[in-house]
Amino acid sequence: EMNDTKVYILDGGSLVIDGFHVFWNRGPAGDVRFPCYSVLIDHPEGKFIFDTGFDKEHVEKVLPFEKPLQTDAQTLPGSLHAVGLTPGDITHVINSHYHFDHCGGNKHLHNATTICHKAELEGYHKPQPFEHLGYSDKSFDLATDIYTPRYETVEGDVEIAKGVHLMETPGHTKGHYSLLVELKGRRPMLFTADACYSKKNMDMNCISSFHLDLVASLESMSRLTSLAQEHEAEMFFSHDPDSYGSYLQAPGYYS
Ligand code: 5PN
Ligand code: ZN
Ligand code: ZN
Repeated sequence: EMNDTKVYILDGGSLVIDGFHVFWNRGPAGDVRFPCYSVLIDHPEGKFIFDTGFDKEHVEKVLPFEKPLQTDAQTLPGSLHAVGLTPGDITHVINSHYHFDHCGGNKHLHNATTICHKAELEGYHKPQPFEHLGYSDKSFDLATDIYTPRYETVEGDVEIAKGVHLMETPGHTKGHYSLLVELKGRRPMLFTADACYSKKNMDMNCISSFHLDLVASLESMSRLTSLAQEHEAEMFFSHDPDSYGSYLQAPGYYS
């Protein structure tokens, strides 16, 4: 039951993008280094990972201008090792969306069932031309083959395990999901994923620039605010240099 659920934040290193990409049409310009991380949900029904970070070699090859920093301990196998797990222990991987900085570690999870939104799989296979960079993770193509026998697409808001809810927040991409996790000993955790990079984006009501649908993106930010109020949940942003230091890091956990 959900009483035993533990949530770990697995640090995955950092990337650099321009300030005008962080705050669409606002900026200011200049390098902004931001964190990437994965969420491990150790649950009685399985070991779930929500997002798997970037693959450093891939970014160095395809997006070197994002100046990836990732130590061995910040790779997915490295961060799992720090909580006493190996990649084969993971039963399910859920990707909020298939941008390279959220699925780069999928290839390590050879024993997992992959779950994503039906529309996201379509968006990934048929991106708009301006989405090309975000969907650049060729290593994920390999992973698709590996996972094909146990690959599930879902639609709508869905409770994938007791107290673990995927919430539709489209706009950043075609089939984007945010994650709400209920815990026994604290208020629920609402992981925005890239529907909102940072608290500042939320406070300024300003999206980032890598979005498929600007208006849908704003509606999804508004939905996140409503969900947080409705569930008295705490929001955890996907790429927030200011808030990230206050998030409890693995091997510590939320429960
Ligand atoms: C970190 C980052 N860099 C580039 C892109 C992109 O082209 O779409 C999404 C994205 C990113 O999250
Ligand atoms: Zn993204
Ligand atoms: Zn991202």
